[in-house]
Amino acid sequence: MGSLWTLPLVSLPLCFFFFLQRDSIGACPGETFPTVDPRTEEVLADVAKADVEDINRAVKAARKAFDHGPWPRMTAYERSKILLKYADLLEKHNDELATLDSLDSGKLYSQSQGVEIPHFVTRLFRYYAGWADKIHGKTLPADGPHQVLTFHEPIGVVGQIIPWNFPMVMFAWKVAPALACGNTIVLKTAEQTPLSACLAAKLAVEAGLPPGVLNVVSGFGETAGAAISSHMDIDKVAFTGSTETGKLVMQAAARSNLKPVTLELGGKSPFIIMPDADIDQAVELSHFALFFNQGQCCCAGSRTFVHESIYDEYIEKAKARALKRVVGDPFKSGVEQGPQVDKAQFEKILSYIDVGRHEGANLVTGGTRIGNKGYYIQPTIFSDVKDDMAISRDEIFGPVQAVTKFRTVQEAIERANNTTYGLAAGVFTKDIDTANTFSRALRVGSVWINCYDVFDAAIPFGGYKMSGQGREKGEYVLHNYTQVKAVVTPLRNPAWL
Ligand SMILES: *[C@@H]1O[C@H](CO)[C@@H](O)[C@H](O)[C@H]1NC(C)=O
Ligand SMILES: *[C@@H]1O[C@H](CO)[C@@H](O)[C@H](O)[C@H]1NC(C)=O
Ligand SMILES: CC(=O)N[C@H]1CO[C@H](CO)[C@@H](O)[C@@H]1O
Repeated sequence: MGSLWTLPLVSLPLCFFFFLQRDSIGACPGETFPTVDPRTEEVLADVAKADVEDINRAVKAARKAFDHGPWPRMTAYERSKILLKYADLLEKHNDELATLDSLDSGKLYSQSQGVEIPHFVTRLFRYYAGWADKIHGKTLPADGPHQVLTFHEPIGVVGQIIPWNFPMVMFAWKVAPALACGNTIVLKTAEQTPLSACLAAKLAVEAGLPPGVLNVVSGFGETAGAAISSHMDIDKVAFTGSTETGKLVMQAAARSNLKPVTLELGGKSPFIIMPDADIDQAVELSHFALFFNQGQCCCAGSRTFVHESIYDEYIEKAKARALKRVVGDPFKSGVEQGPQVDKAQFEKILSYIDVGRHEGANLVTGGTRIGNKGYYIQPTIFSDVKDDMAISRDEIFGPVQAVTKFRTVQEAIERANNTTYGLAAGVFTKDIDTANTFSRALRVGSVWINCYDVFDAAIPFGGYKMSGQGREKGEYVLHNYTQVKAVVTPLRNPAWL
């Protein structure tokens, strides 16, 4: 990783991927922006900054590939074979992709290398390669002499805007199903983490994806993201990020061409621990649910509800666990927590910790930065958190756990639901009836009973309420990347009616 890179707009017809000196002139001249190593706060690379004109060019390429190119027209089996080849190449470059994600975002290398790329990227492409030739319509019984068929067709050019917390995983969740359905894509990476998708785009060419099918751009939300959301030639937009930005994407889509929008947004997910739960398992998994990936998960279990009869024991054990958490360089083995992704997030989290103190929550452990270089923050726990405190209502997106106590199941349900979000929940109990009650009453897209953050290509993911709309993964996402056409033909032979 010695030389600094200039990574320009990557568009398959041209697909630039350069390992250039910082001051070299790329094939896509224009403005660049730095991407920073959160361990050192130093610049890793300068990356091309897509402006409105770059988005127009990418859309033109995607439009041409959809309207006239082979991708939506080839047999589904051929598409499937290309996706399988792509998966093989992603697998072959597993460690490079993982390195880029860890460098760019500060996530643990053991996590990106051992879990995310193999299980949530490569596996996802294979899963949707399997779907490609199983996406089909129906034959419907009509009340009359007509044959009625439905076709499940690709939507067209799909705009996708992905976040920085799981760069390659979000790339796969978005790209794999959209391609399996026969769409073409303009995808914008997060400005904090543009690197891995550039390599992934290069591999897509090698896999045989036709020109213009996948166009990857790096840039900022206010310019490139806004241009995608409001583009008249983009037929659908899928966004993962904050609820605030999700509203802007939807407004832009509504004001332009009414393109359908799917959104995967924020959360403030409850993690509920009943008195009959295995307390040590509940401590460990509630710790994992919040602190995993530096607390930078939309489904982080960030409101821990503990039954009053085990509350003191829980706090003691949760504190001991947080104190044991190893924070350090994400490339070192044994480290459990790396730096936050960038300065802005780092400062936002520290200011929420101050807010928590001022609101009167009890700081159990943590609360400050670690060292004076890199965006490292101590694992932090607040207890006695009240529901109306900002640290209980707002998504902090950092290693800050808010613990509160409850008395009854009914109370836990009402308080857990009393939020604008509805992404996920964890429930810890040995009682099947209690588990069933919670899993039906909680207004969230995912409920994990006696486990947390269990993901699979087949399991749908998405939000209730202001956590979003539409689903990713599994069969469900296919509805969000296809549209239905009804085809009616008269039946001429009444003898068969
Ligand atoms: C919901 O939260 C609001 C604000 O914290 C509070 O005023 C209200 O009483 C809560 N409702 C329930 C049912 O807990
Ligand atoms: C997404 O798909 C779901 C079915 O899984 C459907 O109910 C929903 O309306 C779709 N939303 C959009 C915006 O396509
Ligand atoms: C705000 C909210 O969604 N509250 C709901 C939480 O769940 C309970 C039980 O299902 C509902 O009664 C609340 O309306």
